Amino acid sequence: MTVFIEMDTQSRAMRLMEQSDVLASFSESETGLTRAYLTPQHRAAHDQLALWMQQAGLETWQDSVGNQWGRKVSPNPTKPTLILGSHSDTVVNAGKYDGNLGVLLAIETLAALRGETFPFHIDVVAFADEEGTRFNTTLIGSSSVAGCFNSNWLQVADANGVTMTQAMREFGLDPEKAGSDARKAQDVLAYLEAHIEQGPVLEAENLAVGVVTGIAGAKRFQCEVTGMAGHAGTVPVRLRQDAMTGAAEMILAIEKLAKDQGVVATVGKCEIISGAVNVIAGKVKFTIDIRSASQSALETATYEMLEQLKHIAQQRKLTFDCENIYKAKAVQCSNKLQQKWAYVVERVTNSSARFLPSGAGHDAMVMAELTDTGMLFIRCEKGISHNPREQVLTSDVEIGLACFIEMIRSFR
Ligand code: HGY
Ligand code: MN
Ligand code: MN
Repeated sequence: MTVFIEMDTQSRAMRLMEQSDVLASFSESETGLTRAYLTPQHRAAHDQLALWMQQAGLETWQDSVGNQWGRKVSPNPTKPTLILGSHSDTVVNAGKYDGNLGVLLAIETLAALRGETFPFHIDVVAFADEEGTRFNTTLIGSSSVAGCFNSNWLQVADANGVTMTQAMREFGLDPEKAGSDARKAQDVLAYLEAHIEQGPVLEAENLAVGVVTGIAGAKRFQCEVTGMAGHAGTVPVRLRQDAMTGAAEMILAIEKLAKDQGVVATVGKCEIISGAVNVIAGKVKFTIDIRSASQSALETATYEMLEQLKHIAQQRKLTFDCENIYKAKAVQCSNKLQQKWAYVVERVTNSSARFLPSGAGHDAMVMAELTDTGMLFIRCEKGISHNPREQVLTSDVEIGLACFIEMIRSFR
């Protein structure tokens, strides 16, 4: 039996796209979208989401780390709670749909199911920090829910020296209570997340949606190369301990290793400390983000990479310090939930489901510590993401919404 997409799903998808524009207006910058954890923009976006959750008939509350929740209450819950969600924070100069589309789809799904009752509560959550834009550690919101909140994070300071403790207090949260309201595995039925693909596969195969098989593991490092600052005019090149050329050789070595080993590695931030046009760089800091769908490939590549960077430093008489600031294991999505997603995708789209891995990290990789997780990908234009040019089709959002509605019904 084919599920025809109800007319109102189309109008819901259009409303959801308008809501994406409203959410995108809560930004720290005049140009582009930047919304980091525990900022006034986080507050404004979550107040708006709480309102839309209430309009969808949900009970709402904020948890110990600033995640925004909505609950479709079951009159007679005989099963644990089903959790839907994604993140509401963004990278710097972000697109509108990374994370936020998944939050809005979850709310709209529950709005569409308002007239129906289920033998379990259904919670929707907007995770307040997934990107790690402000405190350089990431997945704070979902880590708290999954019982993995690391109290050391409370001492981490942002670029202005404000610690997470101070920022929590300013936001109206009690840092002493951070993570105290973690969910218990027995109280959760599953976690479902819809997210833009952030890659080119669905568009290349002209598919609106896809079923996620697994999420790549990732490690992030903060590196520091120290040489000897000197006069650009007087020190012969062969006598230099130039931190910048050393870092440059390291960064090219990282790129070559990633290509050779079939992983992805990115130096996203790099700065010369006290740099000047006529000074040989004495100190350079840069970050590394390295990922693979295979945990063993990630471990091997990371070890090799660090050995090569140490060797380059030694050759150039530099010192090389490197701190692991983040790691998340590669995660397989629940087979049962993959099959459930595939079944609803086939019913809604009349074509077989496309299964594909996620190179991007998601809250689902942390929620997998707590419960079965399943993700649905939505096509995005040219796979562009972490970029204001991020774009989705309303018709794809409509198909995603119809799949989400059927997915919830399949848990009855
Ligand atoms: O970096 C990621 O994969 C995600 O956008 N936080
Ligand atoms: Mn992202
Ligand atoms: Mn995301």
